[in-house]
Amino acid sequence: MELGIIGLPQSGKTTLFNTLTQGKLPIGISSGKLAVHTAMIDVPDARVDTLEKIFEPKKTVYAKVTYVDIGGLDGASAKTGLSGPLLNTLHQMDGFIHVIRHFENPLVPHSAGSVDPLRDLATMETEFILNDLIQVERKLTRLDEERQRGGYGRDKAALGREQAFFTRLAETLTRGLPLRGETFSADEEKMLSGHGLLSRKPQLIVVNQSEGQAQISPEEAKVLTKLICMPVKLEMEIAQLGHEDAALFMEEYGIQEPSLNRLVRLSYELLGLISFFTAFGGKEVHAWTIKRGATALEAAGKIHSDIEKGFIRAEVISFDELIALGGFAEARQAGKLRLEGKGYLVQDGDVLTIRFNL
Ligand SMILES: Nc1nc2c(ncn2[C@@H]2O[C@H](COP(=O)(O)OP(=O)(O)OP(=O)(O)O)[C@@H](O)[C@H]2O)c(=O)[nH]1
Ligand SMILES: [Mg+2]
Repeated sequence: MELGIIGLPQSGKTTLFNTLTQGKLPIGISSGKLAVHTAMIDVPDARVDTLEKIFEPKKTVYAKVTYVDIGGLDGASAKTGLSGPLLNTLHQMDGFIHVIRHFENPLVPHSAGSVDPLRDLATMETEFILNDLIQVERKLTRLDEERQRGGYGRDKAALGREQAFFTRLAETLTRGLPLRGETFSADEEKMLSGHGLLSRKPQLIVVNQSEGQAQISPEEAKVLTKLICMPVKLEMEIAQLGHEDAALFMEEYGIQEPSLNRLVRLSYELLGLISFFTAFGGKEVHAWTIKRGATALEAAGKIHSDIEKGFIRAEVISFDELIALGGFAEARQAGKLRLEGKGYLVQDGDVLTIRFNL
């Protein structure tokens, strides 16, 4: 899963990327050109730490999420559309972390002359909406040509449905609304696949502020998506401290948990992902990532395609129950290991043992 870090120039994207990935990319350098950096990190999860303590495995594997620092968006290409390579990169993302500047820093002048986070938010949103509109209109033109040429033997009704659907999207976008708020039927999802419309992708807003600055609420920002306010530069400095120093520092500032951890978790939620676990005493504790709503069979496929093929059943227990009971043997004795079939909907925090034959 890949999350793109986007925002206007000098908003703090690379600082955030460094914070999230323990990276050391140079900051404060704006070439204005497309610059992409990628790093994969572990999703912090206290449950995995607990499982590790109980099972004492040789190996512990956390769930992963990939962050991509995307420099080069400047809010000026709304009329002509984004450049091809930039658009390609953006299309590949599963979602975005949108950094908006709230911090004052006389050494870093804002290109628009003043610091105004809500204006900047609107600028980028408009850019995405207009780019989507350009795409949707191109699609409509193609569909129109297709119809004039007799639909290439395609079912007339299907073509009509597609035209009606993209017309509806165009209307929403023309009203200046992102597609993020819309829900689509399975049929519509199919029509959308391959288009990668930007305003449709889930987005998390990070307000990059100075310490002690008043926070912006989602109501104030008039956004339906998640919003988190954090002093990104301070967070980067904390992240770069050693473990002990960071703890001291956080105590001094009364910080309970680095916003960073919360941010990683939020980005995981944002993508509609959940974790399930496998645990083999002495061997491996593993957090796996699946979409919310995935079945036991799909979960098996995550682990290995052979396990999916040979799936017999899953033994399931929730993390909380397993911990309360103290282990698999105790759980089995108490009759708490449920036997589930292929269609079982895996819940966040389920610990699974999949029985299969090859
Ligand atoms: N005071 C203050 N300065 C910050 C903060 N975050 C970033 N900066 C400064 O702002 C400048 C730009 O930060 P970057 O992280 O490079 O911003 P960017 O969005 O990656 O910039 P481009 O890639 O050039 O678009 C740097 O000089 C940072 O030190 C902050 O929270 N407080
Ligand atoms: Mg940068």
